[in-house]
Amino acid sequence: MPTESLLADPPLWLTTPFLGEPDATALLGTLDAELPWQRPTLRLYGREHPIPRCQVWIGDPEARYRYSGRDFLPEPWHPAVAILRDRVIAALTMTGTECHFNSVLLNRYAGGEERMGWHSDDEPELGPKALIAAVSLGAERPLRFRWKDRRASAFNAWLPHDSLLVMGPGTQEWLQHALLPRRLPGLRISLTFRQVHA
Ligand SMILES: O=C(O)CCC(=O)C(=O)O
Ligand SMILES: [Mn+2]
Repeated sequence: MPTESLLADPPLWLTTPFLGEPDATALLGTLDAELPWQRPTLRLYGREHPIPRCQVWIGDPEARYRYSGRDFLPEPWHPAVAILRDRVIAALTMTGTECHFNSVLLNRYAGGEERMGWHSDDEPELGPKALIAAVSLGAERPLRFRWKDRRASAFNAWLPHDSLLVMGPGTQEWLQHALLPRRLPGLRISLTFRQVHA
């Protein structure tokens, strides 16, 4: 699996292809068809707004997740997602990276207008040195990164179909990321594997 370093400190690596075909395309179809996709609303300035994408939170029962002041209870592991989790853990273990994932946030972007705003995955439940592994399937889109202290320019990590992006320790502390809207068509599903400490 060819792996490229996008950044040394904090470590940001991209592996592509990750699963290979036909597995990657089959997995995209399975997740699209079989997961209980939800479009929760968020309260902003006293008004409810549906989020600009669909999502599902999957995890072990204790992996509760607080997001915008709400508690999300995890859905049980879909077998295809559990197999993918084990493949991500095996790939990282092979490179000498220790990791545990008890949960994953799946995002479904129906087209280029669907998006995720600027944020860091720095909730206290994830701990200070969190490692997050993100698998991308479907339409290739850039994940944009910017430094919180503006020490250097913002940059794009282009995430093609069947890729694995590893955001190593420090990424959430130093950088924010966003999946900005783009005039690019096509369904994209991402899975961000995390370890939530209860
Ligand atoms: O869809 C993506 O690649 C980004 C998802 C993301 O940032 C997240 O799930 O926290
Ligand atoms: Mn994120």
